[in-house]
Amino acid sequence: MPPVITGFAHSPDRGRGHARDMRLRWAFEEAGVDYDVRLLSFAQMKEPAHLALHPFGQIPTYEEDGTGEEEGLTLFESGAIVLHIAERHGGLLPEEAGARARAINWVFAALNTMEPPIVEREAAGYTEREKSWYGERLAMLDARVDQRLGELSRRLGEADWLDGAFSAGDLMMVSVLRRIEGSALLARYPNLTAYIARGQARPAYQRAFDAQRAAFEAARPDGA
Ligand code: GTB
Repeated sequence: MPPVITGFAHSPDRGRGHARDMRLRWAFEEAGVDYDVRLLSFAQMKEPAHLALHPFGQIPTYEEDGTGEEEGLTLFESGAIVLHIAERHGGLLPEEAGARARAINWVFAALNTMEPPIVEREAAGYTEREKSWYGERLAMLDARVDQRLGELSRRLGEADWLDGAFSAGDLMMVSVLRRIEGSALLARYPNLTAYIARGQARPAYQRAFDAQRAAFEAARPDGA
């Protein structure tokens, strides 16, 4: 049986591929691995059956069957799942030890250094927009994101990818940067915009994007 991941039955992003199952789908496609997806409602994500897989009641999760020699496996962090796919299959991590460690380094940089200020800024837009001090706070959050984008832009320079060939590090970085695609913040850094576009032009990305989009379309009750 192929591994099974979970995703939103009704993604709030309306099929734009911003939810974190997209990075898993992309990793599977790059690695050439079949996978199945179980779509969950928000209510199902908080039920005991899902909480047994994911202690925080979120998506995505990853389940693989045992092989007889190896026990089955359940994972629940998108970074750990992408690295697991990358370590088990070809195409996402270099063979050479140093290059491999640097690619993993970039996965962590995407998740631990770039993603937090981007997510905090987005969350403020949902939860603090009505506050009297929102404008001042947004300027502060924008400055934090801008600092990281500037630093990343300088490191990437004119290169296609962050460290040699495309790797899981690029997959994760592009996935994270997509959260602010189309924003004025990103527009200041044409090399990052081009970097995202290079990731999105990969056939594996397109197959993954189309699959999550098809899942969203199929789940729409009204065709709206
Ligand atoms: N650290 C975990 C990981 O990387 O796997 C974080 C997982 C996570 O945040 N999951 C979100 C979730 O399940 C979905 S991806 N949220 C529901 C809950 O917590 O109850 C985050 C996300 C959601 C929606 C959009 N969007 O609509 O654009 C984008 C990203």
